[in-house]
Amino acid sequence: MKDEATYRRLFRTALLIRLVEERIIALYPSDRIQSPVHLSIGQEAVAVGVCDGLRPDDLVFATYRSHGFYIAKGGRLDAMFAELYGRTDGISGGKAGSMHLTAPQVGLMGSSAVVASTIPHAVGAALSFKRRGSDRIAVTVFGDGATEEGVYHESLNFAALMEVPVLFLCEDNGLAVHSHRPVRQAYRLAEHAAAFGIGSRRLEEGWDMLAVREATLQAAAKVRAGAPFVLEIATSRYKEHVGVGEDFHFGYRTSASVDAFKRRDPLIVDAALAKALEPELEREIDAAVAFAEASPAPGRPELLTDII
Ligand SMILES: Cc1ncc(C[n+]2csc(CCOP(=O)(O)OP(=O)(O)O)c2C)c(N)n1
Ligand SMILES: [Mg+2]
Repeated sequence: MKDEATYRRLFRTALLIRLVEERIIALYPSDRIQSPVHLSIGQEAVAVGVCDGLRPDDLVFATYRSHGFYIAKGGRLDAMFAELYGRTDGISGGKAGSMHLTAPQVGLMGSSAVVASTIPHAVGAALSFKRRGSDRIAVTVFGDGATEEGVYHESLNFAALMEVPVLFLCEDNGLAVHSHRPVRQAYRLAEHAAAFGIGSRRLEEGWDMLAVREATLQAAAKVRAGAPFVLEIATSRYKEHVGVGEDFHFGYRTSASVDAFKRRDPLIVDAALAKALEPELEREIDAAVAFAEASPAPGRPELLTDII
């Protein structure tokens, strides 16, 4: 039976993420957002299900497509908008932008524009937990394309050899920019992990927040007991790779290719709950945007601090 309270909690956060990104779309033509943006609309259930299945003191290392993980891990919304605006009250004083969100106080340790670059960081953090006898775990979030980078394979090998408590979390949207997964990969992620002696699971229902949470709870328990694990979650990116538009006119995919996923997306299907929650979430977003708008732009001295 569905746990209603958990569903509503996850739904609320997922809807907040979607409304935040829809606000970004609305604001973008004004040019006040001083950062390229990689939207995760369609993928919210992964971020909220994963973060809810972790302990608050577990660490997450993410990617340039991480507005969702930042919000789901508990990052401040006003500081995020100020960061997108390039203002001094942004998370990194406006220098990092959308692609490098961090919130170390709530365990989002880093995200990066360089594909796969945070994977070894998570492995290192997990090794440190093990050495210090802690039962915390580290999670590295990456896309299907990132698994083609050498460092992913090196990280699996090292994590297996050293038995570090790291969860490899692949958000499989089937795309790397405009390229489909079958033309890029001769391996299947789950079978490939087995070659390192690492357990794995693929979850097809990436729209289902409760299923993602349950899969994460189970995977995290294995990792906490000392074995790395690969959890692959099938999901769907509705918008273009980077930017605020759609990309069906480019011809590499059709809008029909995301329709099956949309028909199951709770944020669309459960329209009544979305409508009920929307006003309060929009007010939260209004306040965050107002904070960003009121925050000063960096002057010359600030521009030259924290650079090296
Ligand atoms: C090392 C590196 N190589 C190439 C790029 C260019 N690039 C940016 S995003 C991307 C696709 C990555 O796809 P995936 O890992 O599946 O993540 P998604 O964008 O689908 O979330 C590429 C090739 C980059 N940023 N860094
Ligand atoms: Mg991808």
